[in-house]
Amino acid sequence: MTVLPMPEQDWQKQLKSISLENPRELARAISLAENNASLQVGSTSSQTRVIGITGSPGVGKSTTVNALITSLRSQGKTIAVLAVDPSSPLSGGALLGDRIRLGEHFLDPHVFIRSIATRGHLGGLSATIESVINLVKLAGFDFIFVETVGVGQSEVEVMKYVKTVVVVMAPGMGDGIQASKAGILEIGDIFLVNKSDRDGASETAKELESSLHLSAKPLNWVPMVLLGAMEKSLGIAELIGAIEQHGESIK
Ligand SMILES: Nc1nc2c(ncn2[C@@H]2O[C@H](COP(=O)(O)OP(=O)(O)O)[C@@H](O)[C@H]2O)c(=O)[nH]1
Ligand SMILES: [Mg+2]
Repeated sequence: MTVLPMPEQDWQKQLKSISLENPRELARAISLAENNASLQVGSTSSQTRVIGITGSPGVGKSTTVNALITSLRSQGKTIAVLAVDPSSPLSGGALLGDRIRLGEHFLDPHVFIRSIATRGHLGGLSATIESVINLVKLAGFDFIFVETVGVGQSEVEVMKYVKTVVVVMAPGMGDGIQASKAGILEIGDIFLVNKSDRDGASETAKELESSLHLSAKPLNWVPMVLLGAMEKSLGIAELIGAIEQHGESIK
């Protein structure tokens, strides 16, 4: 797609039109930023919490995001979800599944859900994600959840732009190994072993705890391992509590 360069004054006008009440203008700005790397979005000092949700496909990341939204909406918080699929140039597939998972929230005006198209290479994705996060912050959402599709190098790269990284795992999927290969264990602040209604969840949590002890950690935060069944919102209060605690620790 060829995009005509946007005059700086028009872009500034576009930025000014962004607000919580005006999701269309936010969506428009995101499309413009995605298609035109020269459009700069400065970082704003906002109260927005930016949280990454990563882990292998099928572990329950979208289900977790859905549970987080339900709980945080009941507290009156506003939420944006950015679905990132670095393997697909269009991200259509990722969002299609999420439409079902996040179904009930698609109609809520205080929940902004968007998939992030990638420019097909790592550098492009990073530049885009940074701009998009800054645009959503500009709108003033309380929380931004950045959900990745899998665990690979590009996901690790994307997680550099969030403040709190939640790694979701499920029992018996061998994602411990996958995650450690990709370097996800090193960047996780909170580990959620989901599907605790299934066999082997506490074993997975124990294994995880012992492997976490092997890697060096900064002194101000010890990674937390939680158990939960997000399909039933089991453990959601603990997860939100952990996210809040981590937020406090990095202030
Ligand atoms: N048994 C069980 N299944 C779950 C739970 N959470 C999610 N699932 C299921 O796991 C599958 C993948 O979930 P999804 O959220 O799409 O995973 P994602 O690919 O990581 O986003 C779906 O069929 C969910 O219904 C849970 O707590 N327990
Ligand atoms: Mg998903």
